[in-house]
Amino acid sequence: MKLIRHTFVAVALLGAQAMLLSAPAAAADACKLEITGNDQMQYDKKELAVPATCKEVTVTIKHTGQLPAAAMGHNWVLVATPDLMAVANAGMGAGLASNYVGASDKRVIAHTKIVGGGQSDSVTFSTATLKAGGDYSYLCTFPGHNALMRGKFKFG
Ligand SMILES: [Cu+2]
Repeated sequence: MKLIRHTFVAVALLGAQAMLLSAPAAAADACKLEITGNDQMQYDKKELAVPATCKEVTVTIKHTGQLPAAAMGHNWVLVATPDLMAVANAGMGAGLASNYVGASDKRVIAHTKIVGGGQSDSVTFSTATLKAGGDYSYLCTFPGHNALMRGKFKFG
């Protein structure tokens, strides 16, 4: 009887350990997002969401079209929603070589490079400055694109 009880406890402990080991792996996947841009000046998603448990988030943008970056480049830029237009305007002045992102623009929380058809780029950023439930948006800062290419970023 004693032996059986010990075996049961051991199995229960193994189960708990397996749960502890598998939980962070699942959470890490939820912190990696993908979005595409195309030759029609569109993202494939109007909203991206990550749980507030993500300490870091990775966003990958893939350009599924064929046009070059100079004609139909896309990036992914994360901002607090009230900063969207100001960041878009500052990006326009920064030019393609700067990925249409102002060099010292503190309103930009994270951004990828500008990619052309067939290219992709990723950015990994800390969520330390984000507030759970805060109002965040992403946009493409290629001149004129943000009217169509924008979406909500939900954290938590
Ligand atoms: Cu774009």
